[in-house]
Amino acid sequence: MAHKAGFVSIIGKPNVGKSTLMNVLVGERLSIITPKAQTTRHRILGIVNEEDYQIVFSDTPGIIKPKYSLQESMMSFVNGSLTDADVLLFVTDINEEHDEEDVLEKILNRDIPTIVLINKIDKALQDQVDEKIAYWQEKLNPVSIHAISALHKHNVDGIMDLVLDLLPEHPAYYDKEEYTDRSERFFVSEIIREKIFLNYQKEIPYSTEVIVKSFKEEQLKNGKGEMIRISAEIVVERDSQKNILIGTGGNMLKKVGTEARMEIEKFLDKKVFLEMFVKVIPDWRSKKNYLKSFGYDN
Ligand code: GDP
Ligand code: K
Ligand code: MG
Repeated sequence: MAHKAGFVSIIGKPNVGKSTLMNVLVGERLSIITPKAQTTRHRILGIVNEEDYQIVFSDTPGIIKPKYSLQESMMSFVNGSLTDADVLLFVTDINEEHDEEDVLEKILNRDIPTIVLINKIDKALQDQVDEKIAYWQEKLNPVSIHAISALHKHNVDGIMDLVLDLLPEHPAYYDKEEYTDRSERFFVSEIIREKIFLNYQKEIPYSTEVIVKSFKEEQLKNGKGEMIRISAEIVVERDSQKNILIGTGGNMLKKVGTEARMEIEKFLDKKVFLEMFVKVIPDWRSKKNYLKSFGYDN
């Protein structure tokens, strides 16, 4: 049988469940998930490999009107994923009002087969579901529309077959052993960022970047296998944010560190020693040189 391969972009407004869906489809916890908008800042690939196909999913930042350079870079990751896409998975939240003109603007004039996924139906009534299906049918005339719950893995099984039908015959783009294009270091910094998004309010999460400075394997002293020693820098924009981040007597940073370490240990399946430092770089989100060095360079 001929081999199929292609790129599938998961796109939509912030917080509709794109990252949750990507992790379900790939079967790995690659993308971080929080109740806050703009958690995902990059295009993150999740690759599904079988003998006769390779599906390369792209999780992307939610589509917004950018207000500063970091957000401009985030939107250019979205645009990049649209340029490559063989198929679009357009995710929308059933409980949100239809303010998705900026998403439609991006996809309507491209000739990419689109599947609409109406997510979070666990929090909706059947009438609401029917109404939304009719709405998106009329608005987009997509290849198909599915009402799903990514969180509860409800109605997601069929998505893979649908996508596969739409993919071209093509050799694999990536090594069949790979399940992402990102390094372990990247996922470690994302996990720390997730815990920061979950533990702080207001502007702190948005003003924070995490950089893994060192990542070293070491033998455990008692000869019981190996551990990873990780040193990470947390960058914020102001001294006041640094104080909040650290907390009284360091209690908040300690909590974040413990939660992050446990999650990193699960992800790497190794013991981890994690140390973190907080550094202030005024206005880093608007400074091209810092954005570039933090990996937002397009
Ligand atoms: P993204 O910003 O589009 O990537 O959305 P996330 O995947 O980060 O999810 C945003 C929030 O919606 C998180 O709190 C998720 O747990 C939640 N969520 C995702 N899918 C569902 C779902 O099917 N049902 C419900 N009730 N919540 C969901
Ligand atoms: K989110
Ligand atoms: Mg996301």
